[in-house]
Amino acid sequence: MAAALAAAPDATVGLVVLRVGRLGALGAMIGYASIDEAEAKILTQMQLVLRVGDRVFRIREGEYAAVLANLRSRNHVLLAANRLVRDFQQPLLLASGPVTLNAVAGAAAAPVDATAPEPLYRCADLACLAAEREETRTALYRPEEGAVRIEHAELHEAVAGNQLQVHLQPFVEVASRRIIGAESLARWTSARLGPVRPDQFITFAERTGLIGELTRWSINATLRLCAEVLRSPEAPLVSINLSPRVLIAPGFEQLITGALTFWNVPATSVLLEVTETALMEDPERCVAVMTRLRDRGLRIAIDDFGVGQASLSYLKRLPASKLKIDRTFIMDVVGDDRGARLVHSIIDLAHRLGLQVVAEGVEDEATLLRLAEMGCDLVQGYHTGRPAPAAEVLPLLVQAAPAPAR
Ligand code: G
Ligand code: G
Ligand code: MN
Repeated sequence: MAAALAAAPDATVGLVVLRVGRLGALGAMIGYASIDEAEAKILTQMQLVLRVGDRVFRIREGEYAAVLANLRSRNHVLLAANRLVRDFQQPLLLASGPVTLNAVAGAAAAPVDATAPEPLYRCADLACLAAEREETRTALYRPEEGAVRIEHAELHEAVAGNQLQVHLQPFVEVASRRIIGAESLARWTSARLGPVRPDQFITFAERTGLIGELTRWSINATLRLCAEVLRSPEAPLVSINLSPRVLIAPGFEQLITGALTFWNVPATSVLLEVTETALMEDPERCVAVMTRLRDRGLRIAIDDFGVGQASLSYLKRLPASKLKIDRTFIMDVVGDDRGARLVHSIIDLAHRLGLQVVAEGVEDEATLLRLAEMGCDLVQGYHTGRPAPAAEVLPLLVQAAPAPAR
């Protein structure tokens, strides 16, 4: 890479960092030699997908890079990243048979994003994290992301010192328009940086390992605030987001059950939101943990449904009770006929599997009415209530709980 950068200091040089999941599991399933074989195949395939002159490298197991010399524009590096990720939709053909892996890719380009190898790698690496949240599973480095330099110590201290806030966003039952619960969303205003966007500090926490502490904080802070409301006989639900790795981390089950006991909250009042990405990491383990949690009475929701890459076969096995359709699909419900049909089909599919459906990101009445026609059970969005400090939303939950449908 250094050579490519030095050879043409003014030309646009792209860097794609590609992360491939599930390679480790492959070893356990079909033998460790298969990892080497898969890596060799991945590098060959990457080379085939790219142009002559582009170079591919192995960084470490499961992480690869492509250096694209002489790009016509910075956007072309994102196109290359898209092609690389799309290639993983086809199974990789190993000697023992085909295996399906999944990949995300982050892209950055010199000289706009950085001019030296290290900082350019850092940009592509940051983009890779952002990519996990994108529909395409790819992302181009966004300078705003790098600009906020969260420091490990300050987020650690904020979490340890209970300086984050719990905001709640109501869930509304479509048929009755009653609030039946709320999602807990963390907010952080740092003394040094001001308000930090949640996706930024959550991503930072995920990447630095602070996510374990942050989740413990989130569970305890949410249950502490909501305990009283959640103990009422016809209690509303409160949902807590779990980052992919958290659910399958050792000790998570003790953490959640311990917190329920400590705050004296019935397990049935708590919904855990898990994204499809979690399922991709270690599906067997994920299903096992979720099943034990469900058996203890906790409810599970599949969050951001539709933008991940989870195969529909997992949907069949998951002990979830709710499916949250990602807001990117809900935006299309009015005005895009095919988009609306897709949402309608997801609702039917979920119902056939015995799941309740939550539509995320409902921003207007027209969308809510369309969703009602489609049989959607619950909505969440700016139209029915923005995320707000817990103290503002809790009174709505108290009122909501015992009231009969109007
Ligand atoms: O809160 P929005 O308002 O911007 O949240 C952005 C993202 O951050 C969402 O994907 C949400 O799931 C996630 N998020 C918010 N709070 C928490 C939390 O306490 N834990 C985890 N893991 N994710 C959270
Ligand atoms: O990934 P998750 O579903 O947990 O993220 C919830 C995110 O959605 C939060 O960032 C929250 O602020 C945001 N959100 C909630 N309602 C709406 C809405 O109606 N429109 C938009 N654009 N975002 C919303
Ligand atoms: Mn969520």
